[in-house]
Amino acid sequence: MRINRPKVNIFILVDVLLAVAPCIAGQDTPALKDVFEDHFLIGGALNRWLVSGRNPGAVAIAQKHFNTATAENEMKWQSLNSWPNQYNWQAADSFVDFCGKNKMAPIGHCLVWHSQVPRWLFRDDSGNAITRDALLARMKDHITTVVGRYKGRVKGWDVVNEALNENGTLRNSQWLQIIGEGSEDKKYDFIENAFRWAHEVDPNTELYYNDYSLESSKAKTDGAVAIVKHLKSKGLRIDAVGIQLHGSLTHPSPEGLEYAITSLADAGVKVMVTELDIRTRTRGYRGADIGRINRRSTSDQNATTPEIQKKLADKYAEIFSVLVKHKEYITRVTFWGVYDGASWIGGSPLLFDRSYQPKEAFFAVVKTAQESQ
Ligand code: 9MR
Repeated sequence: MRINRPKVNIFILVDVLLAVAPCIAGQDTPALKDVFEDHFLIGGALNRWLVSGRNPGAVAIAQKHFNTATAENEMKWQSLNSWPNQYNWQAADSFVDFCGKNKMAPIGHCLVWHSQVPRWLFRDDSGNAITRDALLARMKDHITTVVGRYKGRVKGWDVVNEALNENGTLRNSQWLQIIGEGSEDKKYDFIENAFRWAHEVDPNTELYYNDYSLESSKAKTDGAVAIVKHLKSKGLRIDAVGIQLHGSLTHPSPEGLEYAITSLADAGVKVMVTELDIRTRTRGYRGADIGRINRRSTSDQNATTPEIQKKLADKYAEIFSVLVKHKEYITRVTFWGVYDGASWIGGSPLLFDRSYQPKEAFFAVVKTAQESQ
């Protein structure tokens, strides 16, 4: 006799199981902020869609895993003050409110940077370059207004961002050209005054210098050490240097990262990893200059293959092994984004995939904390 069994399509069944498994895993995964509680704060860069609740999957990751957050774009000069004397606070306020409600220490990013600045900033009414004194006055006004608005609410500020070249000399930005006036004695003046004024406005907020490639260029790290030493020689506050750490499957080397951490710690500041992500496409430009890199130039059609995911997990584990080893110097590790679907680069750069699920790299990172106990 023939029995009519209901037909189960094995392929559909496997698909369903594969889709459900990570959800279950997602619920059981430990929270990064708990895993690294004895090491450092853990955070991510948040964008305006996330903080306004329009990306619930990303909100859930941030709420579960982060105890600190950085505004990805919302506190940049161009975002806050794109027209003279006009400030638009909406998105930055939402970021700070979101952090307050979710017990994440907010980090302000960033006060003085050569990029994302409005055109009018360096020009007078006739379109000519403004004088040193006029630019210093604009900088003071901006810092006073922005740091003043969030006084007592922001844990720390990236006061100066990306002022160095790869060889450790100061970048020939408009800040350096106009305020430095081509004179060796004035070259640190824009940095020095930015730190001085930020501290005057909010004496309790932490102040940071932040840059990329420190982990792979000894000369650039030495340049950051020189900035720290200069500020300290003037009696100014600087709490930490941020190593952005936009890495790849082939860099940084553990030695390069250790050199940066220990050199900065020896200079008397704490160290933070402020913009961590790992591009899977290894060819091409290594830095983080947005003019030279974008989602398309870093896209990688092989990014989600098991081979690449394994390499990604190994690189994250290698980086975190160095970080946990030096936890006495490191106060914070912040990812530059929350999940792969909303990163400034393509490929598979973060710990959560486009479906908001933890990847192999997530578990590899967790393991480094367990192994360091
Ligand atoms: O991730 C940011 C991207 O959305 C912006 O378009 C870009 C320009 O403002 O800045 C990106 O973030 C940068 C950060 O502010 C400073 N370090 C390098 C980061 C990646 O370019």
